[in-house]
Amino acid sequence: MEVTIVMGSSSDSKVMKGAVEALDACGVEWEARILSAHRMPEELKAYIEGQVAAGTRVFIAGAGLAAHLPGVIASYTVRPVIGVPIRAAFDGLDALLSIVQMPKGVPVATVGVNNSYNAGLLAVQMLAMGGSAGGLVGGLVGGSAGGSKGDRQSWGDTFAPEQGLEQAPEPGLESGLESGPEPKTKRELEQKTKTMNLERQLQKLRQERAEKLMKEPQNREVFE
Ligand code: AIR
Repeated sequence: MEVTIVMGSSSDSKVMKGAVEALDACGVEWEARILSAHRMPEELKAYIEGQVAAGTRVFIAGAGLAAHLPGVIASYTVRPVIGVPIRAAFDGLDALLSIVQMPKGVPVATVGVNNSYNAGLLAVQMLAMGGSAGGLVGGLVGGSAGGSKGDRQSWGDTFAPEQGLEQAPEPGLESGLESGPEPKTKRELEQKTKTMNLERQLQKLRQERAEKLMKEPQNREVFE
């Protein structure tokens, strides 16, 4: 599935229906699961890793209260995560702040409280820019999405580091990067190569940050 939807509780499903509405309207296939970051942390990790390997390109995660689900998912993958704060207490402000205030290095795109429909639309927009949702969002974002000549630049064209883009990815280097349908055309192959190189770059940045953290002082040294 190109989009995977996760929510923290069955009590979130009414709100999360909006995301499904937007995805269905654009013909984007999705899969949904109820998995709580706090109540089932191990099952959540295994599921996300499985979905990445199976080719999910965008995650949508909704939760209320101490809404750590989107952030925890974002810590397991460099694929984009869209967080939906769900109103369960404090008018949803608790969930909104829990989702939006991610630390540097692990972003989560956050939509408005209970606005899962926008999360669905944003996911489709992301897919369209990656060139895989051919023609899906013509009516939604304007222009002819899906890689025809003259459409907007793909995100790879815009943000890729200068070096390394032309280099073909080494198969089997990182699990998850090989996922998704096999490219059929030269353009699809180029797009996939760009995506894989960008993901590799994102993983490298995370790795560097993690390695720096590993060198932080420990025990008594922390307070010195
Ligand atoms: N939640 C579940 N596990 C961790 C969190 N933060 C959230 C759910 C739901 C709220 O807690 O996403 O919005 C209440 O869940 P429940 O199951 O008690 O109804």
